[in-house]
Amino acid sequence: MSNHVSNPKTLEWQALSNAHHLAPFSDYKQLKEKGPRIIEKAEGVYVWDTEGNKILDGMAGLWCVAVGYGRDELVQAAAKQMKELPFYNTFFMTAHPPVLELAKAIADLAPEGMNHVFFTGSGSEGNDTMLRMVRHYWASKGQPQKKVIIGRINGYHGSTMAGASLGGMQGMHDQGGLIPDIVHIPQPYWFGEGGDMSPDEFGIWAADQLEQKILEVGVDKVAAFIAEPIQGAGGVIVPPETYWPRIKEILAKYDILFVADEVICGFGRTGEWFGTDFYGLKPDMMTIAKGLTSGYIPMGGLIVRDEVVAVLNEAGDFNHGFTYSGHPVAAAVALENLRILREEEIIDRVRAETSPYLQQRLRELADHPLVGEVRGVGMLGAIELVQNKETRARFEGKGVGMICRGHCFNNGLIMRAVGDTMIISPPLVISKAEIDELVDKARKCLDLTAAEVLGKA
Ligand code: PXG
Repeated sequence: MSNHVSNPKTLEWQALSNAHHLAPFSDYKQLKEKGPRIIEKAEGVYVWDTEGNKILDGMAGLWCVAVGYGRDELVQAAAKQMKELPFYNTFFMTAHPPVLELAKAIADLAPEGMNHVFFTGSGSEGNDTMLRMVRHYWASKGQPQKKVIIGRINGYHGSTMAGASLGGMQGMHDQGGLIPDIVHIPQPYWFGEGGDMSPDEFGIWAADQLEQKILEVGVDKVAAFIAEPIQGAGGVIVPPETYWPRIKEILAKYDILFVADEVICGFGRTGEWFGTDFYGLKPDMMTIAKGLTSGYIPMGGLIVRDEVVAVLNEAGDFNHGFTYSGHPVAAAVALENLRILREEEIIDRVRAETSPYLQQRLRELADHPLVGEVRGVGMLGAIELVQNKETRARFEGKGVGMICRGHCFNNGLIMRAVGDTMIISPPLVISKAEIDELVDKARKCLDLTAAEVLGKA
């Protein structure tokens, strides 16, 4: 980037980055050499960098800007609340109107019987809260030994110690270690790991790993199973159709809690309010963040089933909370964001109109020589880059995903690479014309990538 910079301000900001900023999830060596791209403004589904490039944001910021950029109602909601009550805590027997109204608004949207919300500042804190609440719950029921939580390899649940431990990212486990009594089972990633099994066979196999793990650990020790309805950061992994029905059968057999991490799937990404609605699941807890405020202000939380709350109520003190739990300004922005999603019928439009169109147009890319599979649900999509379409063999060691991501950025499209899987998660308000632009740019960048790695277009 710093090689072809035309705006002197860009160089200044890159120098500040080098001198002072420690960036999240970045290769520090590479960042220092190249400098970050500086994004300075946004509108609708587009962002602009300081070099004047207009870029279609196929990732909605980081899976969060559901209602799109530039919604003045959210700005006004924040300003109004800041004037009225910029901060007060929700600890020690106090509350304020925005947090209570938001808890009610979320309960109205959540599945039947999930009527209580613990607020946090992020999805990671939501999962930390879950871990502590789940263990407190079982201890309160006289079963303190029930504390093992089962997560999945390549699941993502955040970056705090609990988030990283619950998630199944080896690169994260290797840095900083793990919280004890968290174990992982394989993911339902047929394209990458299904081998010779059909997707349906593999879905059953992957689900059965949960039952095996419960039996191996002992049901008297297992507290909960946590999973994203569709894995996001792991590469938009849509499980085979057999997976969730089998998991549901297994969960019904054993007395353990089920936690759906809805941080990405929640608030409309699948075309339903929650991923669990899309798959017909019955969670005991749901972690939320991102789309809750469309990312305009940080906020997360944990939605909890009434039966669990009944036990917590009996138990008395829950010694847990964050200064910014239920922050009034964040709550006011979330309330306004939910109003926009509801009143503009954005999720209905995603379900009925724009997501079928996105999915159909994306699948047209399956004929490209580099593309081994296109999959997706709602406003989530993944494109698998392969050397051999039949055997699903990868380009070993070429970093094809990162090459493709670079072409995308340079041609006005943000599409993320997870290994050699290209993923998208655009704002829910993306129009059909903007979907056309996204897919046309994606094809052009696949061609550029093919030219680079195959030596031909
Ligand atoms: N659960 C899920 C399912 C997530 O996707 C979190 C929890 C943690 O939320 P916070 O607000 O603490 O970040 C997330 C966050 C990526 C990427 O590489 C994804 C996330 C965060 C950062 C990077 O796609 N998701």
